[in-house]
Amino acid sequence: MDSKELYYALPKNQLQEMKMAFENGDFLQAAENVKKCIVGIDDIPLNIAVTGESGSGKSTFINVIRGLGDEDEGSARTGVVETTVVATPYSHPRHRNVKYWDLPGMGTTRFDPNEYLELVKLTQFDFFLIIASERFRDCHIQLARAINSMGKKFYFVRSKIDADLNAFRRHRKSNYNEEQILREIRNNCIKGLHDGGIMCPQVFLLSCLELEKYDFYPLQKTLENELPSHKRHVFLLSLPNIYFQALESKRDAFRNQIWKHALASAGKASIPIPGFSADSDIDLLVNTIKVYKEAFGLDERSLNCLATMFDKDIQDLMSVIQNKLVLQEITYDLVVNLLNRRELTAAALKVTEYAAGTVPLLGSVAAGAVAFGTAFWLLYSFLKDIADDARRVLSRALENTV
Ligand SMILES: Nc1nc2c(ncn2[C@@H]2O[C@H](COP(=O)(O)OP(=O)(O)OP(=O)(O)O)[C@@H](O)[C@H]2O)c(=O)[nH]1
Ligand SMILES: [Mg+2]
Repeated sequence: MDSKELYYALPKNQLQEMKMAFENGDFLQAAENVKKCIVGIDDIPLNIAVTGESGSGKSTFINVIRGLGDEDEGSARTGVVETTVVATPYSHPRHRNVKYWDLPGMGTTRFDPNEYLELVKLTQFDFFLIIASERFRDCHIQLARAINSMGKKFYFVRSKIDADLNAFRRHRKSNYNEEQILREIRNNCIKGLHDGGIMCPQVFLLSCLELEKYDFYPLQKTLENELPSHKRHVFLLSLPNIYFQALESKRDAFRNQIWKHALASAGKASIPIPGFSADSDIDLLVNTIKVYKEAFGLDERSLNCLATMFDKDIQDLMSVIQNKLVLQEITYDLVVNLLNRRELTAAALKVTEYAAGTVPLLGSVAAGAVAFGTAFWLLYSFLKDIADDARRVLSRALENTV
């Protein structure tokens, strides 16, 4: 590890945040405060309303964005006949507080505007996604206006782009131009919303069959930027691992938090494994590594889902994983073994020295400082390996798909 990597692993803004954590107390107090804020992360609610016409692909989208296939446990029912008739919340499989609400859309036979408005009043939706396939219609304007009038934000998603492009491919054989077609579809939606009195509408073109293509990443970035920071983190962790940018965004989101987990785990510092003695310290590291593994889809359940989704063999996907520890169950003993590795101790000392340059109070409990460095480098290296392996697995899953 050189100074460039250290700087990358623990950049200045994080050191400043860390310094602030030490402002109102000593090492143990700082560790305790940081622990409180990481423990609460799973309690943060994120309610996303998905609405639009019947058959536009709402339920399919809700499944795919949660990393589920249409037939997986917990998936929303999809189909060519009208299937969503009452508002139904679908929790993310790992982040139960992240809920996608499948709302029956306007224009469906059983749509009840009063029920809809009541639900919207009662549920603190963070934002709405209006999903439309095919042509832009008046009901989209009505929906957009209704949402705006309640002071809520909406994003307009034009779905099934793959089907549009296929149709154009057949009809415009000689002068097929994908970019131009996408521009036409996008402009048509923007114009429709604009003519209906919606200022600066945000429109995204998507295909649930090929989420990694078209505008899913711009949609992710827009939501990321517009959500408050505590919700942004949960949103990023809940992204499906089926496009490369999701893996990168997750890695960055986790990396920003490593110092907090390391400090929290070092809070009860004393020695045998450099800096660790109390069981809870190690348990916190065990849990954090488990969370990484699941968030990147390298646990058995997620690998199975990915294999089914891309029609691949799970053993084949697992064969590209380079850090074989990733495939093992993450246990207390495994983490203790890792903490004892000599190369980790050397790296830990460098981290501690580097961090103490900005946060002198870190050194106030010597064993704690070393424990911090050890935990930090363990999490940093594991996260790096897991993110790299997740990228290899996804490459393999996408091989030979069109
Ligand atoms: N080609 C293509 N088909 C899609 C896409 N998204 C959904 N579909 C198909 O469109 C049909 C309707 O999808 P659903 O997700 O059930 O639509 P919905 O909006 O939930 O419909 P209701 O529940 O009736 O309101 C299904 O056959 C899906 O497989 C897509 O991006 N591309
Ligand atoms: Mg549905």
